[in-house]
Amino acid sequence: MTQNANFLWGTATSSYQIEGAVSEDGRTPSIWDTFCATPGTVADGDTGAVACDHYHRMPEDVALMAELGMDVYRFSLAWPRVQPDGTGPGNPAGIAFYDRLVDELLDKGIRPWVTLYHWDLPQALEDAGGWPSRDTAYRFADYAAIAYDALGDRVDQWTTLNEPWCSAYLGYITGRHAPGRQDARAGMAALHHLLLGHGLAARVIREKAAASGRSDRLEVGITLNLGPKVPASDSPADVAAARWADGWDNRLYLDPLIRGEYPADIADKLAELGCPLPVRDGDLAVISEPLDVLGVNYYSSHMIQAGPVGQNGWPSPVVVRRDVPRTAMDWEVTPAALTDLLLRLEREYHGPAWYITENGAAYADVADENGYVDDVERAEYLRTHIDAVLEARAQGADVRGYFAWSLLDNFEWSYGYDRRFGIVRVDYDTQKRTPKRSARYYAERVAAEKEKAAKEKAEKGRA
Ligand code: PNW
Repeated sequence: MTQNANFLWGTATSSYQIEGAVSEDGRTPSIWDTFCATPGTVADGDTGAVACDHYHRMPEDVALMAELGMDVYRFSLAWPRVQPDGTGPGNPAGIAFYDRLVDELLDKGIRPWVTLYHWDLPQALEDAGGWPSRDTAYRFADYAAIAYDALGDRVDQWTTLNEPWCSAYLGYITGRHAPGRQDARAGMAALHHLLLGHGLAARVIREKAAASGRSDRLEVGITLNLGPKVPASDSPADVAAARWADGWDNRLYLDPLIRGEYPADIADKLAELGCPLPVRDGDLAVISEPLDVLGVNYYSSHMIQAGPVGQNGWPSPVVVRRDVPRTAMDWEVTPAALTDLLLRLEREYHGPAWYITENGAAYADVADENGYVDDVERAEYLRTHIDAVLEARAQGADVRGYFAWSLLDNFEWSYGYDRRFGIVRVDYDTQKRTPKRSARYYAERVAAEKEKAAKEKAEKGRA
């Protein structure tokens, strides 16, 4: 097998984290605009109102990707730009921005990879009940149709949702993310309706691609944040705690999407706790609409120990701090677990192609007087994780691409601008972009991997 032929290399961003221009060209507020305006939610009272001003600097940012030799760019559409009230017709002025972005990318030879939902729900839909309301799933499918009609003549890679775990759990249960609700019952309803919305949207996109003769190049999928769990010991209690944690974070999403059923251990416990998944007849067939691609966002793994039973009988596994390096998010750096994860996915969920749709790290960057950051740690993080992905591929996992998170330093949700994930530095006073050492490392690594793949291909051609 030609090892790295056709493997795609890219960077990823999301709309609310970089665009700014929150009230231009007809965009309406999203739940993140509202959340940021609520005191005490985001560090330093930061908001995405300006962010990286990407809305006005898009050609410069695309040029940066081209300089880095990227094949593909994963970005998200802001729903309140494309369809301001979350219902009704599309907004031509908002859609025009993504038209220009897609054209700019294609012009530079970079493939556009669109995510429909990276957390910026139109506030109007939250006011109507948000994701806990079943109706939102149908609204999402309508929005997907508008987006595909606008861009489907040039875009073949479509991701429905980014990390429904974050939307449901952080948004509706812990309240750490927008809309900031703390209601477990609502959170479980949100989760089910997010997945239902995914399935409905995937169907719409598939139908539209078929109608326009683009089915064979279509790759439709979803992106999950997956974190492997390792029990702290082989005691039955620790093993059970790790199994619950894996079920809650990973299987609760993978199983319905790929196997068409919620994991019984988790679903039964949720029902017992008074937070049932509001499944209706036929829902799981929609949710398990075949996926071409499953995107994996990988940051870290966790060692898990049994904890005391928590509030109202909820299992509360405890994360054990291991003696390994950590990032500025306090996330453990565990690249080998990424190889294991991909091999497990191949073994247990064989079917879709896997892409690493996000991987990266925040570090306490220090810029010199020119804005340059010598981020040795981030370059090393990328190196070890790319190695881990290619190792899984060599061992048979069908992983076809890797996206570094993120192209730019950006608005890191409830941490505001205080955490930097970019391989390119952003000076938020001047909006100057300066590639860091990690960007140089990534560009050189990608060039080397492509050269290797081309050589293997040529040799195979001769043989
Ligand atoms: C992902 N957690 O978010 C998102 O897709 C990005 O928008 C974000 O910038 C990136 O990872 C870095 O945080 C996550 O609490 C947010 O486990 C929180 C968690 C995981 C992922």
